[in-house]
Amino acid sequence: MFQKILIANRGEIAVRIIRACRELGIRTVAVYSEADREALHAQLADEAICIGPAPAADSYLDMERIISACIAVKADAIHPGFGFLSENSKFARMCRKCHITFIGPSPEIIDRMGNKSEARNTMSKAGVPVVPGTKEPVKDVQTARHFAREIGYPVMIKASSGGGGKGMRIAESDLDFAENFQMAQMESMRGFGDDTMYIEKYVKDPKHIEFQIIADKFGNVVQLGERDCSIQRNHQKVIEESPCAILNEKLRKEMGETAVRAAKAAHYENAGTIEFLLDKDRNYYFIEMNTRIQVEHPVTEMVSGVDLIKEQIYVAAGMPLSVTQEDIRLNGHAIECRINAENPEKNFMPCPGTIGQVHLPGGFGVRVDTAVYSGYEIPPYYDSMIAKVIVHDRTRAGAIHKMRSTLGELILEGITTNVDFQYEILNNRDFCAGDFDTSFIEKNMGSR
Ligand code: MV4
Repeated sequence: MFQKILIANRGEIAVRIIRACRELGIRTVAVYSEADREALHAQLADEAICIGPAPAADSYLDMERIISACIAVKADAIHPGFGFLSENSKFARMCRKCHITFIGPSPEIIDRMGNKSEARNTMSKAGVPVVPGTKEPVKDVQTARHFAREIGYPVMIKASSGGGGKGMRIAESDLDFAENFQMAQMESMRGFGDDTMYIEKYVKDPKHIEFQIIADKFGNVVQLGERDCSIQRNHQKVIEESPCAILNEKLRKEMGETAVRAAKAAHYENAGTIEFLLDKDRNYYFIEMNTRIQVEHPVTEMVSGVDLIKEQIYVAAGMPLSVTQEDIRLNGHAIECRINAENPEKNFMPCPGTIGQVHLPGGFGVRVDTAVYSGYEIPPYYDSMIAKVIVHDRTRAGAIHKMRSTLGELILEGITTNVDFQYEILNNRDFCAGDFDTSFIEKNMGSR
């Protein structure tokens, strides 16, 4: 087992990883930017190293500085968390070259899944349903439009290197195809330095359902059920839950087995997520695989009882998974609300600032993942998510009810947050009925 792990991240996920390491008896090293001198992760770790100025490009994204820090403190492994360098194959390669274990999949797998067009093909060959679309990446408009006609409008134009909605456009017909293709391609070139695109049939107002998987070096793959992440705004998730309210056992089992097949086809190792779109007729289609631990992993932990961060560390150290598929009993219902320092009244503008009094809720089936404390100054350089409130109950109705009480107990003085916005969703009839898709916020909270 590792003696010492460096955490190449900040905020609540860094704290979450430090806690898992402490339980396992592994020493922890935090890295922090000049803006994070007072950050909780830097205080909770056994050691902390300043890696540079506030902008992420000069600190949390600076591969050389992080590797140097890791070598200096003689850490065995790096946990990248999510965001930052977590899906950067170059960084994973650099770790390998320096004999540091990257806690995640191999750089080859990160690359294979990072190319969304290639990932589609890998999955399709393994018998995983994908959205009807192009098998080869396309670069020129004429060829692309030819494929679009074949697929049938409306179509979705996507960047091979994209993901999370960047470099993505809908084309309704031949008439607006060229314009949208060029826009998407330009965005992709600017954003990822890659102009290869692919075309898919447009799935209208789908649910976003993702399956959590975890795999070890011995070919064991376990799936831990799904999360419904449809409640999102501009591709930023707002509420996630597990299980999905509208899946029946038969479909859940089929999708879960498909997710395992997908992970095996990719020769996957460590924690990963298989993303599906679920259409109105309950057809499901693979869209992407995320090769990292995700923000919303706690809802899966709450229903499965599996500590995903610990499993990531075990399998990265070459140990087998501590659970088999037969051991997994998904129990009850979990919901997570992301608490952001932002103003929903002002187009969700980030509102960093100094937090006054803090009271974090607690109680049976309540979990708060955060790095805030009374007097903490939220730096303006990073994202605005400052806490995740997660509740667990036997039923979905019980979990929604518990979340309302729990948010009522949360006190974060001195800053503006999206808590009232969260209440509005939790009180919405369609949300409570499970009757929602990825356009829920657009359709129901349009007044903002
Ligand atoms: C789609 C789609 C409809 N049809 N693909 C958005 C982000 C990226 N991961 C994939 N996305 C979508 N791909 C086809 N062929 C609709 C979306 C989509 C979406 C997906 C998941 C969660 C939220 C979303 C919000 C808008 C659009």
